[in-house]
Amino acid sequence: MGRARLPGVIPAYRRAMRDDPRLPSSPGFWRSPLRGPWFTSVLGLVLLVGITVLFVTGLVSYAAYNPNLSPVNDKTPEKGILGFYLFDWPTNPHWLYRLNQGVHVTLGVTLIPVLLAKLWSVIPRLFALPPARSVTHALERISLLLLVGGGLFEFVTGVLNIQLDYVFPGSFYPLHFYGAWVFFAAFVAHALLKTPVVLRNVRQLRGEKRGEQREETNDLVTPRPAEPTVSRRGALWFVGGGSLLLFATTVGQNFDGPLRRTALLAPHGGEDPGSGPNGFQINKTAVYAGIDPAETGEDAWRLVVTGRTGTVRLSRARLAELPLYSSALPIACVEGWSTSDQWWRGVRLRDLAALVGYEGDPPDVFVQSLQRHGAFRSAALSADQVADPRSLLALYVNGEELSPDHGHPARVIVPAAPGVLNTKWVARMTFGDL
Ligand SMILES: Nc1nc2c(c(=O)[nH]1)N[C@H]1C(S)=C(S)[C@@H](COP(=O)(O)O)O[C@H]1N2
Ligand SMILES: [Mo]
Repeated sequence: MGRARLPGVIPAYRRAMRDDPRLPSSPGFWRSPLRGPWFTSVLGLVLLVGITVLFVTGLVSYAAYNPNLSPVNDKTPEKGILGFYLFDWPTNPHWLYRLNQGVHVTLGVTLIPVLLAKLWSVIPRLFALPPARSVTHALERISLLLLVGGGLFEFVTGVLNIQLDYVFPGSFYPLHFYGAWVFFAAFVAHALLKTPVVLRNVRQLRGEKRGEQREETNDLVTPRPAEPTVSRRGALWFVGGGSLLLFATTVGQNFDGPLRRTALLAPHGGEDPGSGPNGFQINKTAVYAGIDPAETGEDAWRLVVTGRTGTVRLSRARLAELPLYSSALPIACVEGWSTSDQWWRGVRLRDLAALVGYEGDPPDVFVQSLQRHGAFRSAALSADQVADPRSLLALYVNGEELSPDHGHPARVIVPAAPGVLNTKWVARMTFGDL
């Protein structure tokens, strides 16, 4: 006697959801013959390498802000154990931040098509039913939510920040920092789970090269393939071409002159910074920062330096009588644009420290601008940065007076540091008070 099967309503409903090709929950809804383990695996391998580099350069970039030095450098609250790796940012080699951030931003932009193609390749799984087959499967799907959500969040906040108008609600630094940890944790879990599968799938490619045709099987392969419009290889070339195009229209922002003009997609690429000694990229102009020319004139402006022995006030003419030194240093912004080395000339930061009682043992310094509003109007520098003989309070650049837009009457310039620590229109320096 056969056992009677109860015609369950839920299984029948599920079957309909799975079998009706008009619904995305049905495998037959997804008809591209490109989808399959091989395509997903190749993209996954590229992201495995690329995103690891993005994560490392991102953490390094964050450390470069000296976030432990002062809350003005970074207001990320409760970094807690996530800040375990923070280290004292060195001043050598002087192009360190320029290289790191150039790689971080250029690579991030270049990987956008790969990320999108990867998400496209696995999209049927987003709708697959049942939502969870087992506890392990449920956990895997939750980790995928963090992976996909975290990945999109990091790319979107990153891209918004390198455009001039950061419109995302909330401050970029804490969001991008915390987001990176959530995303990378899910990424590592995913990579550990998938790497064996990926390697097996990619080995298929070699088999195919030798002419062995092997059937691809997994849930991504459509049961109702549409006519192919492009081969899998062709599709990869298409993704790679998109990446190449983004790379070619972004990378120029790391260089001066005609190369910078090739950076069509970068806000600090296309626009012409003008010519002459001050003709290099400007981030925020004096007008934008609200600097009143009446405050920067010879009669009005005084640099206020405070330290162990009290406060001294120096006019620009007095500053220019102190021993002046030159150093060739770039400006390298977190947004991924940078200049080549410019010749700055001014007073060494350690000589200013010596004026207020720190002869030979310069401490850290808190630098404030004339600017009254805006996140980057002050910055803290470490004792190492102050001690470096190339760190200057610059009065001149490339043999000429600093222009108002580059920080006249005086600006800080420090080797290997992110641009945001190179405060313009300096009004006040407080040594040893952090
Ligand atoms: N006072 C003040 N200084 C500042 C900023 C600012 O907004 N205000 N921006 C910083 C940032 S983010 C960068 S990248 C550099 C850019 O310097 P530049 O405009 O001379 O190229 O200046 C830094 N100094
Ligand atoms: Mo910047």
